[in-house]
Order: sequence, then C-alpha cells, then structure tokens
Amino acid sequence: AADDPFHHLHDEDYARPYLAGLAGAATYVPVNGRPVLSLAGDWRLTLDLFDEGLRQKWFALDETPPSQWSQPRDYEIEAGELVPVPSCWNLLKPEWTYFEGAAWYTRHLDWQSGHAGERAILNIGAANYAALVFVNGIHVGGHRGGSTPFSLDVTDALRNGRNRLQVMVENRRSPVRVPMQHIDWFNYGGLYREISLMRLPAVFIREARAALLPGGRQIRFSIALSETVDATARVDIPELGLSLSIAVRDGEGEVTTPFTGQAWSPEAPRLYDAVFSCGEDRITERLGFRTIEARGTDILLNGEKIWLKGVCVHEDDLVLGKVSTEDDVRRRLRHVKELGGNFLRLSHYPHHAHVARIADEMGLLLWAEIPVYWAIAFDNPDTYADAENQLRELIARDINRASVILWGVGNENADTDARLSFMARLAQVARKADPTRLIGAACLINRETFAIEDRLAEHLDVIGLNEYFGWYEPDFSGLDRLLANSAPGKPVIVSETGADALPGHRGAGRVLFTEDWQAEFYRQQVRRLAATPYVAGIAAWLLYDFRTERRQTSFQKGFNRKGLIAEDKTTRKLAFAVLTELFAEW
Ligand code: GCB
Repeated sequence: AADDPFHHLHDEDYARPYLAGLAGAATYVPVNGRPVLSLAGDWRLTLDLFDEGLRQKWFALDETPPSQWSQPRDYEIEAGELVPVPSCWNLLKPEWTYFEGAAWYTRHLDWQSGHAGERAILNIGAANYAALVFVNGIHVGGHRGGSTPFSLDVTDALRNGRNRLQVMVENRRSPVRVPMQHIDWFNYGGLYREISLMRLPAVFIREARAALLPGGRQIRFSIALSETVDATARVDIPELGLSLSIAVRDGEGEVTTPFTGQAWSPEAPRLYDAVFSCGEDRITERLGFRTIEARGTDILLNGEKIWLKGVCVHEDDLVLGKVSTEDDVRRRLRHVKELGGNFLRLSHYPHHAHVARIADEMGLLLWAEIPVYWAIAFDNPDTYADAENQLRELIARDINRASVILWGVGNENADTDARLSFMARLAQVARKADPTRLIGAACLINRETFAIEDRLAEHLDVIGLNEYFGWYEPDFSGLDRLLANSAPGKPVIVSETGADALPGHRGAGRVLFTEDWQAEFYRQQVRRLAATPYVAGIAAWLLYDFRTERRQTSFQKGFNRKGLIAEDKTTRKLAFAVLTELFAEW
C-alpha cells in the first residue's frame, strides 16, 4: 500500500527479503537473571533519509579505510555520529529533533563461541518503529512495533573475535502502522531501550509462567522450551517450601500446587524469589500472587472489591525522551503513591519492562496497553497482524507481573464494523494468551444514545471511558446526563479525564489553562464519578505534561499541559493536592 513507509522499495528485488523480515512474530526470549553481554554504550549512527542503506547494502560494505578505497562511496561507518544507546535520536542533535526516517546504528563486539550447540540470542528492548538487524553483513531478522521487545537467534552469523552489529531503525509515521500517523505524543526514534546478547544452551526456557488461579488457592506453573523435546524442568520457591518438578512433553509442561503464601496487594506487595530451571538453563523471577476479576460492576482483587484510584502517564522525559531510567520510573510511581493512588495507566503503548517490576515491588496496579490508538487501518489485515504481534509480545514480556491487572486493546476508536472485528479479535487473543487478567479498552461515549455503550463491550471485562466534561465540553451537566443514562452492566474505569493548566497561570472560574480551573475540574468530576456505583476506577489524564507537536497555543508550545505536575516532573500544579484530597475521601 502507498501508506507503507517502505512502499517505494516493495518492487525492488534488492529490498524484498529485508522487508519480508519486518513482519516479525513474537519471538521474545526473557532475560530474567540470565547473564548477558550488554551492548549499551557508544554506537555510530548515520541518518538515511533516502533509504540508500538497503540499495547500497551498507551492511555489507567492508571496512577498508578511505585511503585504500578502489571505488568512491557514499557511506562510511566511522563518519557516523558517535551516539549513546539507549537513546532517542531526536534529542541528540538540534537538527535531528524532527527527523522521521531510517538511520543506521553500528557497533563492534568481541565474541568467543562456547559449548557446541549453544545459542546466541540478541535481545532488543525496543526500536521505534521498524528495525532490520545485520551481523557481519548477514541479515538476521527484523521487527516492527515501536514499544515491544524482540529476540533474534544470531548464532550462525557470529564468529570468534571481532563482529559487526548493525541495526537499521526507521520511524516514519504511517496510516497503516500501530499507532498510525496521527497521535497526541512525540514520535521519538531510535534504539531507546536495552540491547544485549545472551548465551543459552541448545535447549532453553522460552517461557516460564506462574499464576494464582481463580479462588486464590492454587498456583499453576508452566514452562515452554525452545525445542519440542521431552525433559524435566523444575521450579523452586524456597520461601514457600516449594520445589517441584515439571514433566515437559514436546517442549511444554505445567504443574499445579496449593498456594500457602501471602497474597500480593498494593498495601502488602509480597514477592517471592523463584527459580525455573531445565538442564543447564535457569531463570529467576520475583513473583507476586494475586487474583483479579470483574464481577457485576465491581473489580475484585484477591476476592475483595477495590476502587482503582490513579493517573495515566506517558513515557516521556525532557532530556531523554522515551528512555526511562530506573530512577525516573521510581519517581513516577512515588508520585502516584503520594496522590494516594493505587493505579497507573501506562498510556498509550507498552512502557519499559522495569515499570511493572518496580510496580510489583512498590505495590501499584497497572493497566498496560498497545497503541491501537484512534483511527488506525482497521480494515487492513497487515495492520491487524502488527497489532496482534505487539499484544503478544507485551503479554509475553509482562506475564508474571502481579502489578499488571489489565490488558488494554485500544484507545478512543470510533465504533465501526471494521474496528469491532479487529478489536474483538485482539480481546480474544489476549484472553486466550492470558486468562488470568482483565481485558479492557478506553472507549468513547456513544453520542447517539448519549450513554456508555459500545459494541466492543461484550468482548471486554472492563469498559474504559475517556470523557472530558468540563474541558472539551463546557460544563458538567453532560456528565450527569451520561452517568444517569448508562447501565453498562460491567465495571467502568474512567480511563481518562483531565484539563490543561499552565503552571503559574491563575484565575477564578472556568478560565482555561489556569491551575485553578484544572483543580476545580477534578472536584467536579470526582464528586460525580465517586457517587456512581458502576464506576470502579479513575485514571486522571495525567501525571506529567508531555511533548506533543499537535499542541501549539501559547499555553502549550508543543506540550500537552494536562499534567498534575509539569514536564520537569517537579513543579506541582494545584490539582495535585486537590486530587490527593479527593482520593483520600473517595
Ligand atoms: C484523549 C487521548 C489522549 C490525549 C487526550 C487529550 O482522549 O486519548 O491521548 O492526549 O485526550 O489531552 O486531549
């Protein structure tokens, strides 16, 4: 399709094999305590606005110094800029701020092969949006989807001694991608999460899961190996006195055992150290055990009704962009705790894997989602395949995180037939891949019936509702009407509500962009929502102001200002304290 950023290359013989490799299929292999060789650090980066790299085979060029070239050339690794990985290229040089296109990362690494049969697995935490990977000039695979991890087996391309690793990353916005070209956040590009190489035995653990089953009395452990072999695997949790063997047949096995420990909850985030092993391979986990379910219009955590009080947050930083350091994540979660919140919606794409790990530790409940955002190409099968793959990769990555209670399959998508079948299918995939969590989506108000009504709801456990009465709609009477007019029959989480405020801008009444109106907005909203029995939670939009080129008034200047805290992550607006009080009262 002409919408594909690489459409001009599809008819080119030289490009076809590489583009085919982009389709990608959930190949994530967890690191989890396995020793890795980190590939973070200095790389060379060359921008490739014209996609010359594939035509000229930049990955296959030898590294002869320029003084010895026999032919003129247009690319040289060493002429690339020295950049740190992980990073977002937009923030490295002023002239790269708005770059959207392909760029080539290159670095070298030393490698010695070990035991016969061992596998070398390259893990890339995220590359926005598409990536093609080459080792010593050999194409080893690719990936699309800008926020999920992927793994490539690079054993056969590596050699003893010095190796060259190249990753072409490409981030053009496009109507056929997930998300599409129109988004309300900044389209950062690059290798912005960890990248590492690990050595695994010939047969390794591809997936290890643990889940507390409904009822809270039994845990199920399951394991999948990289090969369809028979074997005996083990799981050990010393603090629970558990040491179990798992019979593996054709590469898969599971065991169920009584749970005698303490359930995980935000108030008492109890975690247990676990080791899964099979042959020489071993992975470690810190596991929390809890149940989550929707019953009637309630959400039950460990069998008890819970109200989700929280905020949404983007993965954005003034200096680092989409790179989130552990300190940044801890501060983010501490801010939610200070609000008196127990809930965080990670909008609008999978955030860094350590968010859920730290949330497990600190005790916060998470809504994790994929960027099926606004009007993506719901009738395009290839777009669907991309979305499903991102969903599977997110689930595979975070499957053992107690903090993650809900998979979100989309945000504010108009209720069309194509969207219904696309998202119902995603909901089904999520449920099948993980029957232990809630499935939700952030839906819109049905404007015809003026009710919380969406044909997708029958496929969801929880209905998310984004509403902005008092901001985009001038008053709150519409919210009263909507709440009275709706009988959703399922728990509703107000997955977004909020108002912009420029720090320091003050005024009385409905004066837009003032801190005062933002604070009053939350008083009016929470009063109504807290009094509505089927509303099981609120995620305020949102914790921090964030970069977005769609917002260009003098108040915004390239930022969405609906943060309770400014983009410096320090300056609190009035609404922060007000929402803290409201949450305490609710
Ligand atoms: C929404 C979108 C979110 C926007 C927000 C806003 O409904 O889901 O991505 O940033 O509204 O601020 O308008």
